[in-house]
Amino acid sequence: MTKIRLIHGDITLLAVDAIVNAANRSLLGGGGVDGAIHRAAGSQLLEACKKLNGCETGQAKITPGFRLPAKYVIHTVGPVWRGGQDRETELLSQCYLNSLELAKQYECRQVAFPNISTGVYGFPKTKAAHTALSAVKDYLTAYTGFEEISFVCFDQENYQLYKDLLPSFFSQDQITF
Ligand code: AR6
Repeated sequence: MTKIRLIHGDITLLAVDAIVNAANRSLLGGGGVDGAIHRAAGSQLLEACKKLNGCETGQAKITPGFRLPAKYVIHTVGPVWRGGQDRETELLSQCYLNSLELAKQYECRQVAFPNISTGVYGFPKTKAAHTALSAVKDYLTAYTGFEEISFVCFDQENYQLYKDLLPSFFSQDQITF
């Protein structure tokens, strides 16, 4: 059974197989978690990203982690929230599913997600948390090869939301707080 871990903190510090980056379509860096990941990984990450030719919203691409403790970075592009009539929820769900698919292809056993789209991109946090948890839960019913999936919440509001919501998606013995 895949373990689900909730972490309050900085995703760049995690020594897991893959951390997920909430990037933009250029994949050439930015602010928020993207900026933190590029700073911690070093300039080789930008050089590797330049060769990827960007990424569509909802899709994912992978690079090494370079100076990060994580082996890989999976770069996914969340949707910008435009009021909910622009397939935002479906696209956010695709970010989680496509990231996990790539992690599986690269034989990652541990994957850590930030709260994609809930910063600069303005996706409502409660809706984003439901979407993230439901996508990951769906993926795990079909694929049992992951050891642990972490949800890394940087801000207190997301952390509290996930703490409250996790037990309605996963069993108590599956979750580590
Ligand atoms: N570790 C984990 N989570 C973090 C960290 C960190 N070090 N720093 C911030 N967060 P955002 P988005 C959380 O804005 O909304 C960038 O400029 C933060 O609290 O990073 O998908 C990209 O280049 C929030 O909950 O990403 C894009 O242009 C979450 O990460 C754009 O922002 C996502 O916030 C993407 O916007």
